[in-house]
Amino acid sequence: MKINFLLAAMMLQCASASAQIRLNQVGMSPNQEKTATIEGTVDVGSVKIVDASGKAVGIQPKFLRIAKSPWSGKERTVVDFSALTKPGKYSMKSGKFSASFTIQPQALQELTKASIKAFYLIRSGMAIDAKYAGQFARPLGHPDTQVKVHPSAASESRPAGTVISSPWGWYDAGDYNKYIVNSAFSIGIMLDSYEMNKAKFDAIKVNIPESNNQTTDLLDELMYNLKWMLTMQDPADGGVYHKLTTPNFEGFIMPTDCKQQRYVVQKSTTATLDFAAVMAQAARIYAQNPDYPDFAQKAQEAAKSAYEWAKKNPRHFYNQDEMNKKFQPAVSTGTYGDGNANDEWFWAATELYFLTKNEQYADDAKQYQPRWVGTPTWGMVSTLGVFSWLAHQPSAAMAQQFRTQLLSFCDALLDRTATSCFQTPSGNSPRDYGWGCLAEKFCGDGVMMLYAHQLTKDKKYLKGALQNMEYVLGRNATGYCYVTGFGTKRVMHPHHRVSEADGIVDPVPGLLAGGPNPGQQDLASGLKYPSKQPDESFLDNMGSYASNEIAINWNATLVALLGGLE
Ligand code: 9MR
Ligand code: 9MR
Repeated sequence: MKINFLLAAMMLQCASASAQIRLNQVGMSPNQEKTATIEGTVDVGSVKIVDASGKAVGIQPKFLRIAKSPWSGKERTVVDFSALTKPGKYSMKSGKFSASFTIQPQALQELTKASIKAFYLIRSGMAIDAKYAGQFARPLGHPDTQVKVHPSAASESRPAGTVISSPWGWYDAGDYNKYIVNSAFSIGIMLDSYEMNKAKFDAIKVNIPESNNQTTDLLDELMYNLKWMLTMQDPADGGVYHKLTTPNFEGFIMPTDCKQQRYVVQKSTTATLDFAAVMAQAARIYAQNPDYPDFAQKAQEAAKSAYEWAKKNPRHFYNQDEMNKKFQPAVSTGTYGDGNANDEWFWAATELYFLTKNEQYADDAKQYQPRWVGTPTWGMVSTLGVFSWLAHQPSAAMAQQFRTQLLSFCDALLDRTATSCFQTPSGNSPRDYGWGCLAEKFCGDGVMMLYAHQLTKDKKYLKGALQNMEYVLGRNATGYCYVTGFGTKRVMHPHHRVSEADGIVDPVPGLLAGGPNPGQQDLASGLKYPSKQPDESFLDNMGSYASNEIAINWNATLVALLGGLE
């Protein structure tokens, strides 16, 4: 008894030993701000930094504050060690706790590459080759050349049951379906980042099958999904199917073992407008691209006909429950439902305007001008349109308003850093945590700050963006580095079918987990979260789709943020 008790106590101590000091586990650049958060109130004078050989570096971390979590009441000590600038491997020590970290130039370069490469690793409809994927190679799954038109999507020229081909594209997330709304958001935010950080992305090679052509690897990767998206448009009328899906989620099996019939399901106004927006943007960016010579013309036509379809069908929203009352088979997979298309109108009109310079689109954009500028997410795509106005026509009256709104959004966030537990602008309200928050709040706010930086050249915004990034990389309430394949406390069991079913110990690398989510919508499967606190409500368990799934929109937001850092 006694021994068991002792053992348990020791194990508990070991488990928490590495986790008590929270810092960026991936890498810090020599001249950036460097902070760590230590659980509890500690005497900062006793906190030490040692080099790889265990020798004290002679730089004493500075006390910044004791920060108290507004919800858990936990007290934490925030320290600053920016004075340490010499590249190398180090450990911070506090009492019996220790946390290792690295300082090096281009500290986030490998992470940036991996977050782009992850899209290759989750491609559907082609074999993933060991030459590019190493141990994550897998045979072709989901060819999607025999997809049926679901009764909800039937039209005169394509009655229910018509077989169409709709290959390629990325798997959406932990599941194997392909959703236009989310695909469009993902492409849109990465193209925006590409336009802002062209030189940086142009220099990044990630070893994919297209790496030897003349196109930037990122753009090649996006093209793999864009060419799938083109197949989702009904050529007869321009409408775009909401998704390509099995009726029910597949089990945790490999793509080649999936046997359920796949369908294209109901055309929707939101999917069609999102499609119009990215096709217009892509037509502009890939114009005259020697590797994809026909694409720009096709994409432009596709964007215009999609937009026209939406004009004729402005309230054709995707409502799965209603759909299931009318059509068989019933569909229970992801919905990306949204009953308000004002933001999609604004985004599509904006991109069509910048492609064609036709004032009619500018008028439409004005009609749908968003009243405020918020974090970009799949359900809030107006911000992607805002980014385009700021990038391409910053002197327009509308863009001036966006500028003011965006800066005040970012300033309000930055105001919170000085009292925060983890030295971050985001994450200081319990509402900042929820399904996908690491991307949809932390990284998304970071992207907002990149635009604020570009507009003002004020470095405080860049600093804020990096602070949010570092939250994701370990300076947070759970101590996890939330990108697979990185960090000392790693996510090992994401809700990702390939990662779980492939028999490889490590998950597919470069994927961002959804993150802490007090909604805990996955409890039905018997999961036990370690905590109910908003920022600790995370479970590295493959069953936890509410906190530990991966998804293209999340990785896209991560890529967009990383593209603008350093
Ligand atoms: O795997 C599914 C994931 O991609 C979704 O985000 C999530 C919420 O829609 O649902 C997951 O599937 C679960 C289903 O909803 C309920 N039964 C268990 C499934 C996971 O194994
Ligand atoms: O990202 C979506 C999130 O905003 C929703 O709350 C959640 C539940 O409906 O669904 C998320 O999207 C999932 C999609 O429906 C199916 N593929 C996995 C996505 C990530 O969990």
